[in-house]
Amino acid sequence: METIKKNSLPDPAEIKSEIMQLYPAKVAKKRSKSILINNPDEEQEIQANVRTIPGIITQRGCTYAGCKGVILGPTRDIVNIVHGPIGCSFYAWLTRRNQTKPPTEQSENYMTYCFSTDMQDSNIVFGGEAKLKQAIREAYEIFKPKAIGVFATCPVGLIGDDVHKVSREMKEELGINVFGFSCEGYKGVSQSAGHHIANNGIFTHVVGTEDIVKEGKYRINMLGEYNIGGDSFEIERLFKDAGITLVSTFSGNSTISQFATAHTADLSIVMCHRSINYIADMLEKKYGIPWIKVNFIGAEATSKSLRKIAQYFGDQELINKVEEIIDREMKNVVIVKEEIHSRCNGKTAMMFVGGSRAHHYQELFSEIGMVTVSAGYEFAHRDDYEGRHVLPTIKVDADSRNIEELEVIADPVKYKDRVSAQDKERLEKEGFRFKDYDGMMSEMPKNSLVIDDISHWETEVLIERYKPAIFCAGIKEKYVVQKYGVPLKQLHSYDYGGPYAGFVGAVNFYKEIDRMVNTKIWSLIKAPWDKEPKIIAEMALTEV
Ligand code: CFM
Repeated sequence: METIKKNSLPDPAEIKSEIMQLYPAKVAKKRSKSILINNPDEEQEIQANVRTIPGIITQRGCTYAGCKGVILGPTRDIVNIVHGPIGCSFYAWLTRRNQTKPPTEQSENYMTYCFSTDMQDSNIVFGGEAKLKQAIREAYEIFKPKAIGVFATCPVGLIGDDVHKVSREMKEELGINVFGFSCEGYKGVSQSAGHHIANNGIFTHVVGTEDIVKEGKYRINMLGEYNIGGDSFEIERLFKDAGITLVSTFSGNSTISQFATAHTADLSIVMCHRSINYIADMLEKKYGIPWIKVNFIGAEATSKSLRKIAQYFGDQELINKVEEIIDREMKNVVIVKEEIHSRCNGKTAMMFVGGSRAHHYQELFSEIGMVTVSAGYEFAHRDDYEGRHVLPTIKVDADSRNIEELEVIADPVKYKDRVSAQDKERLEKEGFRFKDYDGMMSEMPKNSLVIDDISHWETEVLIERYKPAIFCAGIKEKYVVQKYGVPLKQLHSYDYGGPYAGFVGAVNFYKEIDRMVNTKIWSLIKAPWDKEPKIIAEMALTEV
C-alpha cells in the first residue's frame, strides 16, 4: 500500500478478522468493540477508557504517570516529591522532554531534579508518613520553594499512608503551599485518571489564589500544551507578536503563579482536550471563563486557531494583526510544503499515541499529502474519538467512579461573565463554537481503522498488512516497528526533534517526515525473525 488517495481506502474488514483470529472468543468479543472501521458519515460507538485485558501488552502507562509526569511535571517552580520506591521516581526525572525557560539564570527551576522518598521495605511495614514529612522538610530547607506537591505511588495507597494529611500538616508547619495527590498507579485504567486527579488537585489548591491581573487587552489561558520539544515556545512567539497575553499555560513552560492567576483570563484555549478538559470546565463554571478547542499542530490548524482567538475578542486591530502574521509565516511554509508534498503525496501513515496527538498530527501529514490509514489512542475517552456530543451517553463504570468529580459552583466574588449573551449569540451565528470538540473519527477517512488501546499483536498485523510509509508511536514500540523496515517517529518525545507546533514547527515536521519516508535504508532491512528460526507458541487458555 505505497500510495493511496484519501477517499479510496479499501475495506479493512479482513485485516480486522485476522487480528481477531488469534484471540480467545471472549477476548475477541471485547477487543472487537475497540476496533472500528471508520465511517465518518455514521454515528459509530467505540469502546474506550476500559481496563486492558490482563496478559495483553498495550502501550498504556499508569495513573501516577498521568498526574505527576504529564500535568505537574512541566511546571518549573514546584518541588514535586514522589512518595514511593525509587523505581517510580525514574519517571520524576524529566523523562518527558518538557522544556522550560526561567527568566534568569538565578530563577527557580526544579525540573532537572528528581525528588523521592525512596521508600524501603521497613517503610512498607511500619508506614512511610514520617519519612515523607522528613523529605518535605529537607526539600524546604534546601530549596525554599513556593510550593511542594506530593505524589502517591501504588505501595503508598496499599499501606494507607495519607499524603493529604501530611501535606496539610506540612503546609501549616512551613507556611508554604503543600498539596498531595492520591494518584496511585492502579487508581484508574490508564494515565487518564491521573490527569483528572491532577486537574482536581491544582484547581482546589492553586487556581484562584493570586489576584494579580496581567496587563493586556487579550488575556488567555492555554490549556493542555506541555512544551514537548519546545512547542510552547513557538506558540508563545506567535502570541507575543499578535499582542495576546498568556496568563497561564497548563503546564508547558509554566510556574505555579500562572495557575494561581488563571481565573483572571478572559478566554481558555484547549489544545489537548483529554488531559485538561476538567480544568477548562471548572474555570468556566467557577469564574465565567469560556473555552474553545484549538490546535497548533499543522500550519493550517495554527492559522485557524489564531483566527478563532481573534474572532472571539472581535477587535479589528487583533484580527488584522493575526492576518498579517499568517501571511508572513505562510510564505515560508508554502515553499517548503510544496516541495515536500511532491515527494510524500499519497504515502500512508499510522499513529497510536496518548489521547490527542493521534488526531492532531493527521493535519500535519495531510498538509504534505499523506493519508492516515489507521490511528488510535492509548487512553482517550469516547468523546475524544466521537466528539463531545456523546458525553451524556457515556456510562460511568466502577473505574471512573473511583475518581472524584468536583462539585464546582460560581464564585460569589470572582465570577464574571466574559461575553454578553448578545455577543455569544452573534458569535455562534457566525459559526463559532464554545466548549466543543468533534473528536478524531469525523475527520478520518472512510475505511480507516480506528483502534483504542492497541496491543502489540494488533500492531504487528497492521504493519504486515498495510506496510505503512511511517508509523508514529513511542519508545516502547520504536525498535520493533523499525525492525520490520518501517520508520517510526516518536510523537511523545519527538525523538529529540521539534518543535512541531505552529508555523516553524510545521516546517520542521515536513522536513523530518520527508527524510524518514524517502530514505531507501528501510527497504534494506530484514527483520531478525525472518532470518532466524521462529518459536511458535499457543495460548494455554482459549477461554477466559
Ligand atoms: Fe495530551 Fe500530551 Fe497527548 Fe497526554 Fe501523554 Fe504527551 Fe501523548 Mo505522551 S497530555 S494526551 S498523557 S497531548 S505524555 S504531551 S505525548 S501520551 S498524545
